[in-house]
Amino acid sequence: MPRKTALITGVTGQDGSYLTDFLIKKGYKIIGVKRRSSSFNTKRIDHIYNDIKQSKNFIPYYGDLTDSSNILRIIQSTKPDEIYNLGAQSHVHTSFEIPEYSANADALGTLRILEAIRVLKLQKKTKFYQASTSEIFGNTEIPQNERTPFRPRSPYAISKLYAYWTTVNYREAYDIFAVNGILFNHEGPRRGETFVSRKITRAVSEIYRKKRKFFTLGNLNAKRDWGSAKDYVESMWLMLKAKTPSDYVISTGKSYSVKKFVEEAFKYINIKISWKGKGLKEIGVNKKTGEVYVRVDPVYFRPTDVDELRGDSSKARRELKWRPKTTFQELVSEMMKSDLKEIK
Ligand code: NAP
Ligand code: G4F
Repeated sequence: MPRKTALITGVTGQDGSYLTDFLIKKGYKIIGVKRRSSSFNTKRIDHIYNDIKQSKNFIPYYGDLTDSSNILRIIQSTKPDEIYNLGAQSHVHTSFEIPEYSANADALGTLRILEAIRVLKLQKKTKFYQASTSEIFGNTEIPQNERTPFRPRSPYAISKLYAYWTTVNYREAYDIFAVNGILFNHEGPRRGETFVSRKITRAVSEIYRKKRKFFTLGNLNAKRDWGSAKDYVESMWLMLKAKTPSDYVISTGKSYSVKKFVEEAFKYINIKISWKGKGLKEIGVNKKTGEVYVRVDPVYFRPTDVDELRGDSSKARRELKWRPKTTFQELVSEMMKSDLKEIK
């Protein structure tokens, strides 16, 4: 059988890099779309470039989701079997600062790829995966599944909701095998340093290595359903292997607060945290020594935040036979182990 080719946008990101590792092991040839950057942005995929065997299976292209001519040309010259659209301005807080750019890359970027599939008449050949997100639910009923109403609460979530419906519409209107993976938060050692999970594991590691005394966070009470990115990229591939295209929630079914994440990270270095005070005065202290390790800084508050995300992924478990393999405790331990090694 000829080898399958998969085009991945956002290949330099957390998920893009884990998905590349996963698909290369499955025998795929990867067309990796990366942005031009003024400094190196390929840290997460350098192990592929540096491995002679693996690098043969990886073809890099410069590309940007905001440039339709570029997207069209890459798809025209590569005609991939599968496209995974993982590229995005993915930071929710930042999307309040750059709403128009977030919409251009996240909403219109998705439209540009689907239009390219349509105008190039690749409907019968190319399957399309859209990186949708639990953020599209906003503050709504708990847990959230594929039938839960959407109430997005950020420019990022609104852009992703446009992309969600565009994917559904191109599936229905043009018979493209196009799916939305509605993934809940997923993390790992390659997570970007400004997302709360990695910010915490890095800061706790720095406290352990005596490189800092405390760190600051925003909303301590937000709850998220945190899973492992390595487990979640498998679900993307499974969705494109399904008989018929459909949209799936991918989640663990358990949610924990930001405070609980902090406690779990400190537990890894045998420190118990207790919380004192309220609102902006709330602090996280070392139960034994009284040292203050966590403070609140309103700079990290969002104009509107999502209180709790907890997913019901029974459809994916039933139809795709997908399930999460990593517990919350194992995830935090894996990230702590990696950051302690990195921060010497
Ligand atoms: P990430 O680490 O922030 O990676 C985003 C990737 O998109 C990076 O490779 C980035 O390139 C690229 N990118 C940004 N703007 C672009 C543009 N205009 N054109 C082309 N590429 C662009 O995000 P992630 O955590 O891997 O998430 C992958 C996708 O899943 C995103 O679409 C995200 O919104 C979505 N998602 C993530 C989660 C999660 O919990 N991780 C949950 C649900 C959905 P640079 O490296 O050059 O910045
Ligand atoms: O880690 P976060 O920035 O992730 P958020 O906003 O949930 O978005 C991530 O998951 C989405 C899936 O639900 C993805 F679509 C999206 O691309 C991204 O990967 O923040 C999590 C929570 C928020 O409620 C935030 O207000 O943590 C709270 N938080 C508290 N202090 C903080 C901080 N978030 C960040 N980034 N930094 C803080 O200091």
